[in-house]
Amino acid sequence: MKRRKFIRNTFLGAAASVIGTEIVFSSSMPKNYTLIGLQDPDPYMLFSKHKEMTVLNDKPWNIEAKAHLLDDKITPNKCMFIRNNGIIPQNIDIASWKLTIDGESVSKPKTYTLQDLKSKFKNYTYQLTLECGGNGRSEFNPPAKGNQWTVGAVSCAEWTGVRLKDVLEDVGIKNDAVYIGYHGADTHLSGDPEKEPISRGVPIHKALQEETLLAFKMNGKDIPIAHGYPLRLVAGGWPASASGKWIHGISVRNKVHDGTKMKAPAYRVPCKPVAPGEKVKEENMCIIESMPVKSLITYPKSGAMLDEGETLKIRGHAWAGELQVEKMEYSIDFGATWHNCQLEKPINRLAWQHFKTSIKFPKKGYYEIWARATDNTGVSQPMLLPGWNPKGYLNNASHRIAIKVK
Ligand SMILES: Nc1nc2c(c(=O)[nH]1)N[C@H]1C(S)=C(S)[C@@H](COP(=O)(O)O)O[C@H]1N2
Ligand SMILES: [Mo]
Repeated sequence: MKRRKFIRNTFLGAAASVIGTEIVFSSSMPKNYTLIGLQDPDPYMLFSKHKEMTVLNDKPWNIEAKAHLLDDKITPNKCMFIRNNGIIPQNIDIASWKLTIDGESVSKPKTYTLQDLKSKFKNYTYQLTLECGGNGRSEFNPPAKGNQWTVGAVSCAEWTGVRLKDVLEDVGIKNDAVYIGYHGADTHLSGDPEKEPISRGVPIHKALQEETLLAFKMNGKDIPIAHGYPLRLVAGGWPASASGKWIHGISVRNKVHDGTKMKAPAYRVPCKPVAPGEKVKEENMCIIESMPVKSLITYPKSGAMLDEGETLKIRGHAWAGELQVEKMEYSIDFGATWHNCQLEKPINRLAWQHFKTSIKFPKKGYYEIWARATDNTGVSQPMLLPGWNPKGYLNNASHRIAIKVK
């Protein structure tokens, strides 16, 4: 066989094995042609995402929404951000999927099939806010490494599943339980099967909360693959890193869980405020628990134009981790004066709350609308930036949009 032909055949063999089947008319393929099936997959098609979502990284996939894409009361899959630390599991077989509960603080490990979970325990449905701890990272200075999330790494979908507390009760947990850690089926970017890309968790009191679910449905359907199909831990109001996707294990620990990304500086902030750029010792970094009060104007889109004399209706959502939002205000004069918005109560604990109001502008020109939420302990969002921290977490600054009156 001639060398050129040999190379072509080797190429075709390799291509066929990547694609997973024979390339039938390969003899008619133009020379040096790149098969569509070998090109980078289109994430919008792959994950059914809205065309205006922003891809921040493709290895692993990290995709965020824009404020106006989050206008729905319940976030649909197409506008939900994706935050992956590793590679999404392939070839999931739900018939053989199992969840094992183990750890130092269980009397005896116990394993459930998905069918066991669905039929043995009562099902609950809650709307739960999930915000990545790094949402808003892009605004910190000095900058922090990591995905440069702007405002779109937050969602509030409707999750259906069984309560983790009911399952833990069925297993039987010991008095010395202090934490749970999850184990997902995603694989480490290095390909090393021994390494977990992430294995975080929550203190036992959060694990035993009414709203902490082992969910198998999102918005009434099977959970989309990117969001944790077929089983996901959902611990609303906490950094979404605590809500493990593709769950096949939960360890009940007699100490703070020590899985991947539990150690400083991951998902931790300085226990006491520090100056921007300051180095912080590991022992002075504390684990992020409940997320801070925050809000988002989802209508109109920043840059909207309106005619002089026109009233502008704005709307959006506000949330406050474990707490409730008590007051929602806006300003059109760079924070000099604030006015109340109408604010709804949450549909259930840990769901975001909707606000709206009508605004009249005094004359033609450029304006900014700033939004500020206050939680039920009286704490408000900072106007520009909260305290700097080495990893760029917890930016809950006021959301701001631009408006022109012509
Ligand atoms: N197994 C697993 N669970 C995971 C992650 C992951 O990479 N693997 N990422 C976490 C992080 S950091 C976030 S912010 C949320 C993102 O959830 P979403 O992609 O469904 O929006 O999932 C969390 N759960
Ligand atoms: Mo995250």
